[in-house]
Amino acid sequence: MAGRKALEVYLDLLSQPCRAIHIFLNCNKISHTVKTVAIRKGENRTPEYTKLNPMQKVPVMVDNDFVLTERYNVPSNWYPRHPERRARVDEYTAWHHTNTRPHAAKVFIMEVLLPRMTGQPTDPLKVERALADLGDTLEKLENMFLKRQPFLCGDDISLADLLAMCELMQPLGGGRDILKDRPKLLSWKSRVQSALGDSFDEAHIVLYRLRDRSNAKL
Ligand SMILES: N[C@@H](CCC(=O)N[C@@H](CS)C(=O)NCC(=O)O)C(=O)O
Repeated sequence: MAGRKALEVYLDLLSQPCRAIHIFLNCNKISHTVKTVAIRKGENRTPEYTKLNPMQKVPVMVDNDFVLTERYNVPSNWYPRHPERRARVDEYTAWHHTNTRPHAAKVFIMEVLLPRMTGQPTDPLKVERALADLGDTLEKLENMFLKRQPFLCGDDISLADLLAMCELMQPLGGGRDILKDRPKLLSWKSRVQSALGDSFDEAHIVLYRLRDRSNAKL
């Protein structure tokens, strides 16, 4: 559209929702500019960034409005127009924010962020408890959401799969592959990866680097 400012996204690729946005934009060939905000350097707390987002969180998207799926006319599988199918994606994303996201993030926080901040490893019992909570979530992903279908909300990839996968990758930053003994989730992961193409690995390069450094330390 002539004269319209390109979409800008403020991202830190070590953040799970940021990777989901990065993959979504690249996979759907939506033209955009990435502005990197390094959380570890406190760039999300500067006065300029706080003006943009008083919550001091990433991601932030700057556009004329925020209805991405409608404005860019992306294939409807991402966020279906059909009310029942869309409700499935809404159902998963609501569940995601109290299950997949906090449980996978907690393992990363305990194994990567806290030891860096305190110089001490986290109490193994606490890690074990976090892994048990995450285990319950993984069971539900397998036995509820993926029970009778190839993707979390139906026969095709949707925002639900993208958000979930970016969270489940996060513990890899500490060298922990939480999917490795779960064949059902692994096959789902390969379906998600082949639907996303190169955009998946591109968004995870920074996390893979962190994984390699963590594995070298183990
Ligand atoms: N409502 C946002 C929250 C995003 C969020 O929690 N971002 C984290 C990184 S994953 C963040 O910016 N943390 C910085 C901080 O809390 O200082 C979403 O779900 O997209």
